[in-house]
Amino acid sequence: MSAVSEATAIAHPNIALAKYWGKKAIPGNYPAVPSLSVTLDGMMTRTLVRFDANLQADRVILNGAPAAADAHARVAELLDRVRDVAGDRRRAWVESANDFPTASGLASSASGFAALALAAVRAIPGLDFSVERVSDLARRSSASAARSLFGGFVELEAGEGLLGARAVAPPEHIDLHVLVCVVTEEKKSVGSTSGMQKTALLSPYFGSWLEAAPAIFSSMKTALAARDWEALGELSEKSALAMHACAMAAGIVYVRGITLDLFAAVRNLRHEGTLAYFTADAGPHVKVLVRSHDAAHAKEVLSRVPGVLRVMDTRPGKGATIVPARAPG
Ligand code: 2P0
Repeated sequence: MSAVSEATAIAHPNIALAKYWGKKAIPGNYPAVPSLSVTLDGMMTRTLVRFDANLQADRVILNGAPAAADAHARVAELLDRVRDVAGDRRRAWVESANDFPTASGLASSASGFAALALAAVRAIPGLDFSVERVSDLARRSSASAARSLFGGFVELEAGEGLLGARAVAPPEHIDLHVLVCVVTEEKKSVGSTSGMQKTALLSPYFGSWLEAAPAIFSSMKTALAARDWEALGELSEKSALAMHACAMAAGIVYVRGITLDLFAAVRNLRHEGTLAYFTADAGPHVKVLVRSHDAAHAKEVLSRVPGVLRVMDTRPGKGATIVPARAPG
């Protein structure tokens, strides 16, 4: 084994249309419900992993600055899993940057851990991991990251053991734009992991969610396969509203006034004949599903809702890939 070996990977964020919310009560970060997402183009995370026998400890640089202790620990944990499998004790230099603001309303953990897992595995010559296994590795750090290994429409089941995500349809399968409506630059107040734990513990509706989510997921897969745009949109709203209602009943409130104003604006667009549907994740931002010919009009209407900072027009994108290292300087 040479003293130094490296790889650089890029990955894109994804948005769940059928939401993952809740974990199985077993170790290993297993989702309690299946989810269906779309990987987005435009934004990306680029991550370099360089294993170096001369390093005494892992060094992690996120967006140009040394990582905070908790982020450093999550990165080191993933690297340890790879080192254990490879029988490689070298420490690593990790440099990761997003080309979108971290508080853009898009989970940077999805693209971040997808890029990290792929770069870490490919940085060790001869380590033979299939993409499913890389996805499983990413899932253990952040379940949504398992989905960003793949492009287009992606499912993550509620399994156990080796559990990676799977592509179910390519990016061009259905005409879709996702308009990301950013409403604040602040970081979210309750992280997803602790939000899920509190929901499982405190929400009187958690049992109902565990029953409802697989049915929404499976109807959504059918709608997607049939390219039934309206059913896909309606089920996306249903999944988001059920997830938020369940979390809210545990005191976990991600929505704000502006979030609800945007929900109303989307329904108003529909009322006026523009097919548009909303979804929202563990934060106050709103993502709006529209078709190509409605994207410009919907973006203009949503940008005018008071409190909206900006609207990013994104399309289904590709999965994570290895890229050449950047030229020095
Ligand atoms: C999702 N979210 O399906 C759901 C919907 C947020 C709302 O997956 O605890 O950061 O690290 O496995 O992947 C965000 O959760 O959670 C998420 P962990 P993750 O996209």
